[in-house]
Amino acid sequence: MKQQDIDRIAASLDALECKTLKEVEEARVRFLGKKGEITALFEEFRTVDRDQKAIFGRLLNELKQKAQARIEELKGKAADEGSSDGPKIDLSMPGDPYELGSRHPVSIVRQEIVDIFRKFGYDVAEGPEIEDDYHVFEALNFPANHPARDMQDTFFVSAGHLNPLLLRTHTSSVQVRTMEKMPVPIRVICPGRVFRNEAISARAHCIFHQVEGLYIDENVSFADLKQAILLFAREMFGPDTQIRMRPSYFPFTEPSAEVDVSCNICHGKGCNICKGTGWLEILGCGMVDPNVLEASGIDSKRYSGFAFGMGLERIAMLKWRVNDLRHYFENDMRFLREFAAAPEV
Ligand code: 2U9
Repeated sequence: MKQQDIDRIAASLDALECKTLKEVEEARVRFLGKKGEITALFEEFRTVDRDQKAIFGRLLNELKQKAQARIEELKGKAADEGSSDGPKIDLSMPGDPYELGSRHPVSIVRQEIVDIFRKFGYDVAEGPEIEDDYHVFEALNFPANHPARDMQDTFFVSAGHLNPLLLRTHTSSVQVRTMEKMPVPIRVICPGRVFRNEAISARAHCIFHQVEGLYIDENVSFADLKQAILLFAREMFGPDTQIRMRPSYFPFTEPSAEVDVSCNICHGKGCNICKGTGWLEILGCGMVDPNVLEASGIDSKRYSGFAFGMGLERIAMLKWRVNDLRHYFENDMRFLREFAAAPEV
């Protein structure tokens, strides 16, 4: 074994150049493979004289380490160059389709109603879904023994004391909170989820959505209420829409009325949607009971107001002729996709 053999291999390692990983592998085989140049020197090492073994052993090990390090270095370089010599993916291929969601029909209807009342100058207010008895019933003139205050009709969160917590059965509690906080005049609409202890069927659900409105000022009359509802109905259901009012009863309004709009499917002739009457019930309303104004600290001798409330699922059912309320809560994609382009009928 000669020192020159070792120096020559070391020099070739320094001079080595590889462009591809394949060339690096060929170089590895050339130096370190079974029949490689360095492996051959290790074979030859057996025949080295005893007194030379220590020095050649060290030189050979150093050479092997140098070769391994050089191969690793070249491998890294070749991999980098490989990635920069053009993209390995075809950027002209079409991408994976990205499925866009669509708005829920109840959200579409809520937005339409909110937009209409915003145009009329109403602010939007929201409040807690878990409320207390005071804001849902007491402040709204519900008598102590009213059935809505019963476990049968309302979901209680805590019971057994004077002002139990419960899931609000209407969004009127938000208007009560608005009256407590805001100075008169008040013009507000309150969209939100409400909860009632009802058996679930095609026509009833234990959760649904409402939009309620409240307007309080000096000299607010039933004529103002009627005009506000007429303008709303025409914005919502079309400019030819007629309304009619039927007397009703709510603890929080006096007088109270139920409002029907002319059926925009048969235009009053009578069809199966309006059950032959030519009219569709869409909301309830009335003049705010003076007791309700006083409970929230508003002088009922100076101020008066009107309020109204409507169920959004019902309006969406009329708009898209959906015949089962449960569709709105089941999140069946076949139903929800129908609203991707929000088709109107
Ligand atoms: C205050 C004073 C009065 C809100 C009103 C109705 C009439 C009404 C129903 C429609 C269908 C509820 O979703 S529904 O079941 N609502 O008929 N709501 S007047 O009256 C108020 C609210 C707040 C302080």
